[in-house]
Amino acid sequence: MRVLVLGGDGYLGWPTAMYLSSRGHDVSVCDNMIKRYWEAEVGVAPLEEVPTLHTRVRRWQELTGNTIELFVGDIAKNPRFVYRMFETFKPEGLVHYAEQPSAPFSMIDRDKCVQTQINNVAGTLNVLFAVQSMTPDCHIVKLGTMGEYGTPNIDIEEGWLRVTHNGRTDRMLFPKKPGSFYHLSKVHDSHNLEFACRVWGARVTDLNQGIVYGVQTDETTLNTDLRSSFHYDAIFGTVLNRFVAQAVSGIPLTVYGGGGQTRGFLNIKDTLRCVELALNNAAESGEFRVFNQFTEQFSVNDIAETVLRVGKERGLDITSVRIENPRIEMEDHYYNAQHSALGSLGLQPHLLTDGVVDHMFDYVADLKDRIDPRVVSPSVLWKQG
Ligand code: USQ
Repeated sequence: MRVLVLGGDGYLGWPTAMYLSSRGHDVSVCDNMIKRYWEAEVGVAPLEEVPTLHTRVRRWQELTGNTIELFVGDIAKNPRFVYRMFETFKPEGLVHYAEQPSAPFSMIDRDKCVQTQINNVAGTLNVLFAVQSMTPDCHIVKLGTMGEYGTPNIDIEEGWLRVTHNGRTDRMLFPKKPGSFYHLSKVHDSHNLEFACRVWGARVTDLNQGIVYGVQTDETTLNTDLRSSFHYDAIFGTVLNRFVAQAVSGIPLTVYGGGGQTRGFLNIKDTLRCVELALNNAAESGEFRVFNQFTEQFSVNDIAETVLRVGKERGLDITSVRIENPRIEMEDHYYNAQHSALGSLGLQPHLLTDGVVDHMFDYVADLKDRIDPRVVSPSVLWKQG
């Protein structure tokens, strides 16, 4: 299949591109490298320096003989570039990661909120129009987020809900209660995508992904030039990756508030497999399909306990602290999210065992000297606006 990966320079985009290329797909990647600029803007960097995308694409070809074509351009600001890319490559499948991915970044100030929503929402709209115009049969696999739903006091279904109101029944998009301007941008995307399916007959799978952990995949470990980015800072780092880095460098694990916040989690290797399963089992024309993409639910306290246990087994002297929650979110809540669709397509999850966390410790421990403790404490306050 010809697959175009948007956001191919990113934490998940690059590993996905290699994974699909190694399985025989004809893969192209697109990026404008803006994530690297945003990192510089807020003064953080991945744990390991990440080679340029040009270097990674070249090294991949040298090592495997597989070509990954590279398109450099801004999908949000340059619609002509987007149209040209679709016209040239004619993708049959599209994997869309090209979005600002951080909730704290989107909550820094007006400028970062607007940048997040324009980049994410306008980028997706440009892609939708280019698909409709150039490759209407192309199946769009869009990375959404479990955070679109928030933490409602009812079971979370996979995208849709059958509602009976005043004696009448309809199938409606599941109500959304997201917790940041970033998560909101994904809600807006979902609505635009569903509309394109209903009106134009677009084919879309919205993958509402949980929190991804880990950084190493079968392909990233082939060569140091093929690695992806691991963030432990308070803006781009996600909770488990951050806790492991904190444990390795002797910083108490930063549990925000009560720590009862419960979320869906998945291993980075399962992200790649889920995307492949979605591509191999495409949505029908006119179908807006939603899969909840996570394999297990944990609270922040569960994650902290696991990291503390594994760290102590490794002989580290570590603790956790409850710090005032910089976010506005429920800390003690009901959470029960459906996630059976990907399992029924054949997903065999890599679960979060102590062994997996131990492996993450090995990875971070080798790079311990590169951890900058100054970027670990949260500095973005939701209330501040
Ligand atoms: N948290 C802590 N301590 C920390 C960092 C986070 O207690 O040091 C807590 C947060 O308050 C939150 C939970 O951990 O309750 C998750 O935070 P996170 O930063 O790991 O994840 P989040 O902001 O929700 O966003 C991440 C990715 C985003 C993706 C989302 C999936 O950055 O791209 O969409 O996970 S989900 O959470 O399911 O919406």
